[in-house]
Amino acid sequence: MNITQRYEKVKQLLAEYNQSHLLTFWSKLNEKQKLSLLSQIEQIDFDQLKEKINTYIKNYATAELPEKISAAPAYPAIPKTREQKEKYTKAKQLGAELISAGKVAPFIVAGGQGTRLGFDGPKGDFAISPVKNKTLFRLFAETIKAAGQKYGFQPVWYVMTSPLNHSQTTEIFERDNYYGLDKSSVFVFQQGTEVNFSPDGKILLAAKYELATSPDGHGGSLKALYKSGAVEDMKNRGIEYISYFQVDNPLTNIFDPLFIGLHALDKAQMSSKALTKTGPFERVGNFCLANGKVTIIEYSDLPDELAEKKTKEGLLVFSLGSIAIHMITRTFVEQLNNEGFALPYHRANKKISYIDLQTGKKIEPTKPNGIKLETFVFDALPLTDKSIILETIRSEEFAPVKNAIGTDSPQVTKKMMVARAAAWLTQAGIKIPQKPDNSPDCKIEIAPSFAICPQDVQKKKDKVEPVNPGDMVCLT
Ligand code: UD2
Repeated sequence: MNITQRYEKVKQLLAEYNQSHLLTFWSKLNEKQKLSLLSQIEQIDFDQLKEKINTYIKNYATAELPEKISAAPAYPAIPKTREQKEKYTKAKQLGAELISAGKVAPFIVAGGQGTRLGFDGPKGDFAISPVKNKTLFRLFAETIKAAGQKYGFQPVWYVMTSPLNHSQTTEIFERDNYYGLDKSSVFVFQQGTEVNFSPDGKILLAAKYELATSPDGHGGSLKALYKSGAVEDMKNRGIEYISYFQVDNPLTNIFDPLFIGLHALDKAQMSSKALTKTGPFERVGNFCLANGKVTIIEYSDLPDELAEKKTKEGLLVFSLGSIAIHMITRTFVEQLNNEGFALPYHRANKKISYIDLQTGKKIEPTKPNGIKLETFVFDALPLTDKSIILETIRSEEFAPVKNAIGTDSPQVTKKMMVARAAAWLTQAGIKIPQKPDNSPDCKIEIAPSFAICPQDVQKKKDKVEPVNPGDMVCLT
């Protein structure tokens, strides 16, 4: 089809879907801009557009709550019964075997904007380690490398970016020489985007020849893993399990034999790690059973009365929060994509800069003027036949850096990193100086090359020099 034919086709489609305004500036565009605009419009999924606008833009109230919801069962962090103890032992052994056999691949979702932190650049490049100031990406990469050495396999790291930060992220990886990993063992790919709307259901223009778009949410990873060829690559390399994690949590236990083993033993398709929430309104997703399926309801979608609901014993009914760590079986991602699947959209009212159709000028709004649609990866949980939850311990595995100050700020994360390092050393019998409030009176960092779990510290305890009050120590 030549450009005129494509234009005519697009014009007709847009008229049918009430989006003709997207061609307002057509006559003023040069050939290259015309071609670019046409291909962007051609990529819109028009079959879904009407329903999307009606359901999520014009008539959206709040996310619908499932009819029947109750607390979700979870494996405890520490096994309670003899049976459980036996199962955990078996699971740990199986998990370690699967890691050694190269069947588990780390997968980070790093396509978000990280606006709350106020950091200009991909969040993975934020320096967080308390002594050496290593970035999040570096800590993850070093952990992955250390796991490869410990378990004797060649790890492959899958990294999802978005059009917002893809080139910056790849430049950072190049700049930092892939943090000592083989470049061929780092598979970077981009997630998809969604067009942005005005509240009356019109797609916004970011420029006269460009639609306003934003990343399609971490739920987009399930499609992007497939579309990018990452899943095919995993299959070729014999990878069966995907260890999914977020960019913001330096305490993530990327290769956890227990979690991997329980997921595999139970033949689950997508599993999750949970922890006991600090209170009813902690800003994490809530685990529940909805119509018999493990489901996560985001904190903003759970009504207050349910968030605060207590058991007879006075405990929160929905006490388990999601730390956004999942084990996903590769064939589940294949199955979803082969069968065709759609996750529900979540909408966010945002400030979206746009072109005024009358004047052609770019407007930078000062308050929310438009709507972005996203999907969430955890909305795939109810699509599984089997999904397990493993509770974990906050101080061991969850210290996300999200805000510039206060809760989940770098200051808190660094403190928690030091506290965990001190706890691992103390468990190995090494004396750590303490302040009157029992917090470590020193700054300690354990590099992944030294240890990725407390047992590694135990084995190397003889190499640790005595730690004195006020010391800054990095064990490598
Ligand atoms: C997420 C969870 C929350 C809880 C918390 C734990 C959601 C909606 N909420 O909250 O329940 O588990 O984490 O820390 O997920 N990302 C992309 N592409 C996108 C959007 C996000 O890759 O289009 C990545 C982003 O780079 C980050 C992760 O997804 O690694 C989480 O994104 P967030 O910061 O928006 O999620 P948050 O902190 O609101």
